[in-house]
Amino acid sequence: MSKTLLLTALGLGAALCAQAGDIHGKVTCKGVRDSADAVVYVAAIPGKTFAAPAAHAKMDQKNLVFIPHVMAVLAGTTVDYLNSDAVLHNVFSPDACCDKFNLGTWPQGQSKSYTFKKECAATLLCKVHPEMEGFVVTSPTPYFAVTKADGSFTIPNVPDGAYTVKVWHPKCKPSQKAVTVAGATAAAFEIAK
Ligand SMILES: [Cu+2]
Repeated sequence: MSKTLLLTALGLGAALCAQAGDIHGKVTCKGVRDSADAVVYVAAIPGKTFAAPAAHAKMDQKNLVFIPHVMAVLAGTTVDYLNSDAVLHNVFSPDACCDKFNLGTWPQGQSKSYTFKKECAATLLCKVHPEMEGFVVTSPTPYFAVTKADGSFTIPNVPDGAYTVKVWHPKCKPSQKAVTVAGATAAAFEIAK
């Protein structure tokens, strides 16, 4: 690479870095034990589409629990559901945004898959074990995060711009707000049951 090319590349790199930042902050879900497992994501951006990831996401069923309890994925992502228990498990969803899919039942060590095509907060249930519940939130953009136990989140590398940012939580009502990203940007959300 010539010196000029290298400098151009470095310059471009610096310019690109300067035009994005993270969205970080806290979700407070009033009236619930903690604000873990809220999903914060940038809503669909007009005129922008994102390629579906080739890699599958994985959700385990172990000791009669969906692990993780809440997962966020980009639209087009295939999620593999592994059964790690010595009993049969099933996965189905009552939600229309994921075609009310039902994957049947399967034994330990095997997995079945479903591809989440569009924005959706899907409840996952198991017909064999009514106490089992998990969630997959499908974001239309690759800019999303799941909150930690203290409600904090960081969505990395969001290009500078004006967005609608949405928040979803298993027990609180969903909400959204306008957020203008210019480098590292703070955003806080207060939601309630
Ligand atoms: Cu089950």
